[in-house]
Amino acid sequence: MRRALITGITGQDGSYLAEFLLSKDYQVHGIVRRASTFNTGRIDHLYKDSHDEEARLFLHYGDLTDGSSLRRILHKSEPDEIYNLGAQSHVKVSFDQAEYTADVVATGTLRLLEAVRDYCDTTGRKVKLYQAGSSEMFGAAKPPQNEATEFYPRSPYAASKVAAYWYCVNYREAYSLFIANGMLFNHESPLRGETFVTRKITRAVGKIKLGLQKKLYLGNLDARRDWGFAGDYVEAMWRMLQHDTPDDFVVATGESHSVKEFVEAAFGHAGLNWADHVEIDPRYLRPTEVDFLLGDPSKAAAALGWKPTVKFDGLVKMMVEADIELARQEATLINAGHRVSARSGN
Ligand code: NAP
Ligand code: F7E
Repeated sequence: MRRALITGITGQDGSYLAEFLLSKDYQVHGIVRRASTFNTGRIDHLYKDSHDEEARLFLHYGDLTDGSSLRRILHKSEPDEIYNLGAQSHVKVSFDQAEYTADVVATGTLRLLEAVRDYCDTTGRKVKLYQAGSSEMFGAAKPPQNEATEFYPRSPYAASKVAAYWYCVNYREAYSLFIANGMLFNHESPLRGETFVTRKITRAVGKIKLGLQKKLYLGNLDARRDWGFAGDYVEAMWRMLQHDTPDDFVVATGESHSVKEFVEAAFGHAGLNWADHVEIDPRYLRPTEVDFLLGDPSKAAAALGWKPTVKFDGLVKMMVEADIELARQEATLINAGHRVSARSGN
C-alpha cells in the first residue's frame, strides 16, 4: 500500500486530496495543528478511529514552524509521497502577519525539505514531494501566465511562495530529489475558507436568500482571476508525482473573470439583484493588488493528461447551491433558539 503524507490536510485542498488518495487505496497521514477548538471539520467524514482495522487515515500533531515535529512524523509515517499544502494562505492577512507568513510558507517549506533530505539519506528511501505553489507568484506579470512567465510577487504571501519554489528547485538539483512545483491558479469549492472572495460571496448569497443577512461588503471588484474547482486541481497534484520526471506545472482553466462577474453570477443564480446588497468597504483593499490572472495549462494537458471538468458557471452554481442549503440549516437552528455566528471578513 502506497503511503502519502499531507501537510495542511485540514484545509480545502487537504480534504479533497485526502479523499482522492484514499479512493486510490493509499494510506494517508496528515499533519494537524493543535488548536483550542476542533479544526478537522473538513476531514471528519474520512476519519475512522485508529483502532479500527479499516483505518487508513492517520493524523499527527505537528507544525511547519516546528522542524523536529516534521522529522518525527516522517519517520513515523514512512511516506512514498509528500504533499506540502500547509500555509498561511490568505493574501490580505499576509500584509498583517508578514513575518509569520514567511516563517510558515517559505522557511516552513525549507524545514520540510531539510527533513526529507536527511530522511532519504539515513533510510535510503525514495520520497516524492509536491510543493503547493501559486499563481500569486506571477502577480503583476502580463497574462496569460505559463511556466515560462517571470515571477512578480505582490504580497508577503506571494514572495514567500516564490522563495519556497526556488528552495524546491534547488533541492531537486542539489540532492536529486523528486520534487514537483505546482503553480495552481485560484481553485474553489463549497469547502473553501469563508474569507476568500468566492466563498464570502456565496455564503452571503445563501444568507441573504434565507433572510439571515442584508448586505455584503467587498473590496476591489475589478480584479480578474482564473477560478477552477479544487476537486479537479488535487488530481493534477497527484499526476505531477506520477510523471516520470520531476517538473513544474501551471494548473488553471484558461478562463478569467472579474470579481464583479462572480458577484453577478452568484446573486443571479439565487434570483437576487446584486446591486441591492453589495457595498464597497475600503478595508478589504490590499496595499498592492494582483489585477489580472489567466493561466495557460497546456503543459499540464500535454504532459499529465490533465484538464478541468468544472468551468466558471458550474463552479458558481455548485457553491451557491451548497451555501443556500447551509443557510437553510442555519435558519432551522436559529428558529430552534441556537446561536449562529454572523462573522464575515477579509
Ligand atoms: P487553506 O484552506 O487555507 O488550508 C491551509 C492548511 O494549512 C490548513 O490545513 C491549515 O491548518 C494549514 N496550516 C496553516 N498554518 C500551518 C502551519 N504553521 N503548519 C502546518 N500547517 C499549517 O488552503 P488551501 O486553499 O487548501 O490551499 C492549499 C495550499 O495551496 C496552500 O499552501 C495554499 O497557499 C496553496 N494554494 C492555494 C490555492 C487556492 O486557490 N486554494 C491556489 C494556489 C496555491 P488549519 O486548518 O489548522 O488552519
Ligand atoms: O481574492 C478581491 C481581492 O482572497 C481574490 C488564495 O487561495 O488564490 C487565493 O488568493 C480577489 C483579490 O484570493 C474581497 O482583492 C474583493 O483580487 O479570494 P481571494 P487571492 O488573493 O487571489 C491564490 C492563487 C492563492 O495562492 C492564495 O492562497 O478578490 N476581493 N473583495 C476580495 N478578496 C477577499 N478575500 N475579500 C473581499 O472582500
